[in-house]
Amino acid sequence: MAQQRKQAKEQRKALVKKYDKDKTGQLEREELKKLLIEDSKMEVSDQDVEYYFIRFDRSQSGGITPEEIESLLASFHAYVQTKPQAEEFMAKYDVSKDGFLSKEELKQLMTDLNDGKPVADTEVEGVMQSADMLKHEKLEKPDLMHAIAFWDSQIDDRKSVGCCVCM
Ligand SMILES: [Ca+2]
Ligand SMILES: [Ca+2]
Repeated sequence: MAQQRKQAKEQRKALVKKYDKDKTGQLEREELKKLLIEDSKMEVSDQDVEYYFIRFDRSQSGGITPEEIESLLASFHAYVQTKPQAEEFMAKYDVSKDGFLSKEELKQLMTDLNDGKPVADTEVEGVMQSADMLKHEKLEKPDLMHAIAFWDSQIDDRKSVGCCVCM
């Protein structure tokens, strides 16, 4: 086990080193962008890079270190799986076209997922809080998968409560 951990650590170091063109020991935005594009073989927008940068530069050193890269990539890989859907939702519900879902815009998305039935503001608030990873009261594309997963589970809970009441 210790051996495996050591190996994984070496791999993370090697990965950061590969993209660390200016030899600062960490990945700044442009370096991170190149890594994410080559890793996913997809186009990665500056906004997405900024999102991962802010979210995972936990030491606030202005760069992603080998210690930070692992959880960043885990989250990024999950996002890549749902990216086409996230883009579809963003295109449809981001009415203000600023690249974020505001609370009002999120509410419309939740209402549609709820078969058009009205959704309470407190529920919108709950989904916003659980999915707003950058804690700035708006959702970005990578946040959408968390919002939808959370809301799906809430809808399912309510359905099963409804079923018990009927019985
Ligand atoms: Ca660097
Ligand atoms: Ca918006």
